[in-house]
Amino acid sequence: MNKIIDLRSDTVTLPTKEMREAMKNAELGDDVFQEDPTVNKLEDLAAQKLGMERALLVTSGTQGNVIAITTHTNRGQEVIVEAKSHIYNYEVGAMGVIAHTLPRVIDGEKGFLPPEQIEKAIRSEDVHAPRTGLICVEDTHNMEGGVIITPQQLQSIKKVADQHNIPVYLDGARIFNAAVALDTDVKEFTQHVDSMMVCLSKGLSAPVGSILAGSKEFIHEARRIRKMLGGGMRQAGIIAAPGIVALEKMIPRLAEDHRNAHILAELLNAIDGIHVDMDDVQTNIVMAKVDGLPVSPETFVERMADQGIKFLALPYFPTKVRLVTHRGITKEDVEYVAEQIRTTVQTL
Ligand code: TLP
Repeated sequence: MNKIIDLRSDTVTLPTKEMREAMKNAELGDDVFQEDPTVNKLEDLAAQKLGMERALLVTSGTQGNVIAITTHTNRGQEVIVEAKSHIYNYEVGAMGVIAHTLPRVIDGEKGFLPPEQIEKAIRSEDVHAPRTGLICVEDTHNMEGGVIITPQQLQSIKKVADQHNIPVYLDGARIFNAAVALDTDVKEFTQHVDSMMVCLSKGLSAPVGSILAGSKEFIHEARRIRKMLGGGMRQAGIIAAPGIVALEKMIPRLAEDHRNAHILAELLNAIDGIHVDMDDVQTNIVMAKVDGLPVSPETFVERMADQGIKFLALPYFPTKVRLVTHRGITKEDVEYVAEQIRTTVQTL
């Protein structure tokens, strides 16, 4: 049996030994009473690292996003989102079903929402029209292949938002990847948004959980919405403990995932029928165009899975496959994967 190499997502990362120890030894209390010392410690640490007033532990990135939208908006308001964003495509319509908002979809430029486009999409006061309640940005942008929306770009979005008094929310599931890739403090990004979410359970390797962060008032309201959605988790210190390890220890190592993604992308690019735009390989995601192969992306993915190499065909991007590097993937693994792909492609 071949060894399994799982490049489907960085969500497959398992907790480190230190995380498991931290879980075992975590001091616990009832977090709905805000009495779990480990959750409180994680939330303080996250707020301080992200340069936000307060933070809140939530069950997942998806839960964080819908809590944020619900907190920021009123029923029937419009939310400006990018066409390939996770919030719009991959969250089961929660912004409509739960937050009762309408998406106002803009085609981004590699994930970036141009401020002129935002300006045009913002509603003017009209008795017929919904009001614009929120602008969402995603950084790194998952479906554009982990590309970085730079602090300068975020600043340009915030400028327009401020002129119209509309809050900016950052789906920063992988914002630490962006910060590490640009070798800059994450606050360079977060200073340009009103609220944000970051996942602990992706490249940072914690088993569960995301952090929502923003002003004191925002988090106060968000806590109520979290409770409403069943996210009041009682002795949640058991989850927060590995989250603390994630924030304290795991951020710098994301650079290794970025290096491996780059190596993998270069090797794939050298294979006939596969194309990777190297400009887009900025963090830990490789989007490979496979329409030069004589089989569909799904068949290609199946063939490779038969050999223990797992990655994803993407429902909305019929010519591409996605490969994600993470703590479970070494340089030798990506070299092996590329070699296996090269030899398999010759047999198609
Ligand atoms: N993304 C997952 C899948 O849902 C596609 C992945 O494997 O990449 N925002 C962004 C930008 C995300 O990439 C994800 C997860 C989420 C939010 C949701 O986080 P979770 O999975 O914790 O709900």
